[in-house]
Amino acid sequence: MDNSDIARIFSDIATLLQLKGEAVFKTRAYQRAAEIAAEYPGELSAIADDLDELKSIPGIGDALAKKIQELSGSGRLEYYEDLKSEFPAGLLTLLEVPGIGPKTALRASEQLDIHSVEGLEAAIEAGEFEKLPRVGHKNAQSILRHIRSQRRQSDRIMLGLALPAAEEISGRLAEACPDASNITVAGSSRRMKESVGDIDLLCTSDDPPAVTKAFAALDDVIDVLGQGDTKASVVLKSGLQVDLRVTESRYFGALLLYFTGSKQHGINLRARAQSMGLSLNEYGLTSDSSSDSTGELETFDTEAGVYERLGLPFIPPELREDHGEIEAAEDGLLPNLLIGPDIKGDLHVHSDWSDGRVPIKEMVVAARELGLEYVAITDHSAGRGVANGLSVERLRAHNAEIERVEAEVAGIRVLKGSEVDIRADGALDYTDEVLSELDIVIASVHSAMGQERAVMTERVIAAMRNPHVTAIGHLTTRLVFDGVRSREPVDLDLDAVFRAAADTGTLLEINASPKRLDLRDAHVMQARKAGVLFLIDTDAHRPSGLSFMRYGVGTARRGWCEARDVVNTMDARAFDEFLALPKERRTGKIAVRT
Ligand code: DGT
Ligand code: CA
Ligand code: CA
Ligand code: ZN
Repeated sequence: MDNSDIARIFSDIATLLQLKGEAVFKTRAYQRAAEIAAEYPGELSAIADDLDELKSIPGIGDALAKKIQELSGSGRLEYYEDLKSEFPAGLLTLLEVPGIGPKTALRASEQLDIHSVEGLEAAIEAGEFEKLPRVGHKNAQSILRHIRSQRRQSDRIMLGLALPAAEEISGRLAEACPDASNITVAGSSRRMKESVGDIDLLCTSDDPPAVTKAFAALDDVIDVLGQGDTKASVVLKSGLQVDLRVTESRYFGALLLYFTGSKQHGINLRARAQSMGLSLNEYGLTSDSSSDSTGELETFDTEAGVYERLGLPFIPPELREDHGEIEAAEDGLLPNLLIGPDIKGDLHVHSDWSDGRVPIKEMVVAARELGLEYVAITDHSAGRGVANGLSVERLRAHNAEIERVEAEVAGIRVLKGSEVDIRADGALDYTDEVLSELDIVIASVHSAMGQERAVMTERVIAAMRNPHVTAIGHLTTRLVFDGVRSREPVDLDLDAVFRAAADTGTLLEINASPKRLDLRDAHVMQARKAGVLFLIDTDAHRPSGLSFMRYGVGTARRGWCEARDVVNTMDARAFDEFLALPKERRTGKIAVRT
């Protein structure tokens, strides 16, 4: 809970009090408190334990100070929650739309049952919203333009939120509607794109209207944007939009292919069909009327059936991005993509020795539960003060603790590691002698991210030249927008970095944390072509983080990686042998045992 969160809540309270018709002095006090919180130079949560210090801030009296305390302590405020519950759900969201005043927002939710920005958009498009008192056509259209321009900016949700939400809503639909079969996530989530515009679901049923109806009535649904016999579009409480298509099983293959996209892949496939005298649509294939055949629709239960009819092997969803996949398929040159179960170890994991949440042993036990054969504990080095990094003394104690845990926990190898900071000048936080005591060294940039290209490139390559550095962690340091923030990548000469990685035998990490996904898909592709070997790891800071692996695998697949491109597909023994090689010999594709 930082100052801006506190400010937003106070400002929301002011708005709600105003809507309730409370005295002006009361709403003003909250408005003022919001401004004070936003402008306060330190972190309010840091002084929240000290009521007197809070009250010494001009404009903050006893009641407000206690509210700041409550917010900082628990992240929520009883008074605010109670106040919100007096109003329709989603009202505050509507109020954030430029051009909508409190009275209009209230009418929209009460009279038109609108509770989300998407719902508002649909009501404007349908001409319903403009009929509200004091709105009118011109006003409504201007609001619509605002919505659309805001959307372009922070519109997409990261895969790490979208995919679990898609799976959850699929489960809810299955429960609510037992005769919905083959419930499948399609669209960009199925292609494992790092961010997702909306969720697309597909299922089969003998009674499609019953399914769309049950879907629109699910508890998680806050707004229904459209509902027909075979389609429905809804907004979930979380703000995610979900499109559902229901079909008979004989159309399932062609519809899944269509609905998975990408759009350009679909267009390319249609062109190919056309060149074969066929016409491809979301129901199946028909022969062109110009040919002498009947023009009847050919249908397909599976996507593979459609591909086969087009003379192609099945193309995995992650490859369907118009990156030459159809040509490769035609020539028999599709990669034999890495799959989740190929991954045998996780080599970037934190514990409570630095900024992780639980002891080493808990992380190790959790890794074993996931079926991993080996795990490296890589807490931060001392340069990274905020992350409680390890001094040389603590690193050595950390090594001893890892050995102790390894002896104690059967069935998994535990490697001694460190995520060592690459300082601004390219030096590392530990000496070579200290690094040589470790099994795994992940070197990462965490500071001075604004360096210019030549300096940053030389900095990273300097770290690669160190014989003890196993891999570079999250190379570009970019952050995917997670609803709160994002971060641009550092400026690097990627060609030079990838060449240096291949030359020195330094692995590049595909950091699987959904807010990082760094290397990203396009960089994986480029690095792989340069001969780089990868390490996919989760950077987990708590046990649940170990399950991020699938996002890293998806990203590797989007970069056309096979198991032999990724070193942690090796079993524990082969991996030990690999680490025993001098760095410069850790090159070339790895041998995969089948
Ligand atoms: P997103 O939601 O922006 O992350 O991306 P997608 O790929 O999930 O796109 P979405 O939800 O608009 O549509 C789902 C799929 O439906 C898309 O990948 C391909 C297909 N599709 C949608 N609109 C069109 C279209 O105008 N033409 C073609 N060929 N396919 C379309
Ligand atoms: Ca979509
Ligand atoms: Ca969609
Ligand atoms: Zn890091």
